[in-house]
Amino acid sequence: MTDTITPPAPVEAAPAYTEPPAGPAAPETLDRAALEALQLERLQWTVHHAYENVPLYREKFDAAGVHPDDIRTLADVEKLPFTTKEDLRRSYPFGMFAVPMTDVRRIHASSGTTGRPTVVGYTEGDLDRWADLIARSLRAAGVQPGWKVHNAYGYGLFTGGLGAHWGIERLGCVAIPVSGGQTARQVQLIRDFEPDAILCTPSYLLTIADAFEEQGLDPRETSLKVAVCGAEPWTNEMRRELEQRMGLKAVDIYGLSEVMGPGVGQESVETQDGPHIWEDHFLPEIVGDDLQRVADGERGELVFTTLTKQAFPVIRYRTRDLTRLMRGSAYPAMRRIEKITGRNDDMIILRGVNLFPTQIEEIALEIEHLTPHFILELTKRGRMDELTVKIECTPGIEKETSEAAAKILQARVKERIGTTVDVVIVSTGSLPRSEGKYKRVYDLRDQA
Ligand code: DLL
Repeated sequence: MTDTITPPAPVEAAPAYTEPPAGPAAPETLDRAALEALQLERLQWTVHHAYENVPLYREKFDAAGVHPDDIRTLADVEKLPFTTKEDLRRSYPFGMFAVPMTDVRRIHASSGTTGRPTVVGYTEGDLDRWADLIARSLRAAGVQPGWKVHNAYGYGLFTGGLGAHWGIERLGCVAIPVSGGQTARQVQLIRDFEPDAILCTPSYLLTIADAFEEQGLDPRETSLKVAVCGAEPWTNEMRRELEQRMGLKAVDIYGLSEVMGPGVGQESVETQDGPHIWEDHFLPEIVGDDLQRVADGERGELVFTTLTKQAFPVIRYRTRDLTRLMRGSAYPAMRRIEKITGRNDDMIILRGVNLFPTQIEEIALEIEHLTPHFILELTKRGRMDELTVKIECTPGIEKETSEAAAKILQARVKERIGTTVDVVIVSTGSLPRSEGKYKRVYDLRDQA
């Protein structure tokens, strides 16, 4: 009897893409000239790779009259068209992958606040480079091989949990993959496992600190020495609050799914002066409102071109994050960004004045008796937009004291931002607590 087994399909022709140009063993220590030479080589590879393998890039380049061979210097990147979140959404789910699906090893997605999620993919090589960059980031954050690392970024389609996880292991640390949520359990595990470092959003670290106190425990007495916080804007005032309450060093990790995930940039624990961008893998630019590039030091929107991504290269991706590029400090050849305190899309325009939630955070945390627990509600009174800050005070204070604190907040907002907001003190524990990225702004203007 003969089996009728279908023979395996013929092996596909070799893929039309290659590995990105290799880098040196210790890229953080390159000098600027060597770094730029590596960037150019990798940029040229990326631009060819994207043009040859992603129809949308080919169409956009052709429409702009630019060919990959036109990229002869780093400055030539300005000839290339921008990529936007809209482009990515239009290509949902896999239209911008630059390698066959059989070579993709993992998919992540960013939820986004509206519409379809953005789906991103990684080859084995991409995952390997990502783990290296997280390991590098953790090293910069002061995390040492052998440490136990409590990872409270969400595991799943979000890049935070799994992205950080591999880097923790790569550095030679013990990964404790807790994910986000179940805060009482987080407290228990921190007490029992005695981790040296914690990874989570700054707002979630605050929730954890509160949970310790609610159980009558002193959060300064944990084993934690370092917190690697990111995934949402936070201020230096919030950093001080977290450091004092938890007795640790809090450092900023930056990244976004479209460009890779966490680990695009990392602040050094030595300098705590904004994330260094790992420029051997990502080429940053800052553009103004007219989308023209501005000089280093000037503020604008951060734009990235990836230099080594295989499955999902991005060309001049507009992040919507607002910051400026500055000279490196702990890693002199790599530029830093100023701590990101806002995105284009969470800017509130209140009666013609621009306002970011982090500005309220900064002011509130300077005022005695006010806490970082606040939300912003936008409403309409007649035809006018109104903004109400609902904020919690430190527990157990007198009504007059809390009302005085509210008045100070209102006056300082008027003085520094130039607009009048209502401030309402709400009872302790009445506002939602963060379990990951915290939602601060509630737009109720469409509601009657
Ligand atoms: O939040 C990746 C990440 C995970 C970064 C864990 C750091 C730690 P997305 O969900 O795609 O990816 O959101 C990216 O979050 O464009 C910024 O607006 C914001 N963001 C990320 N890190 C920071 C930070 C992850 N350190 C978007 N400071 C970005 C301010 C940040 N905003």
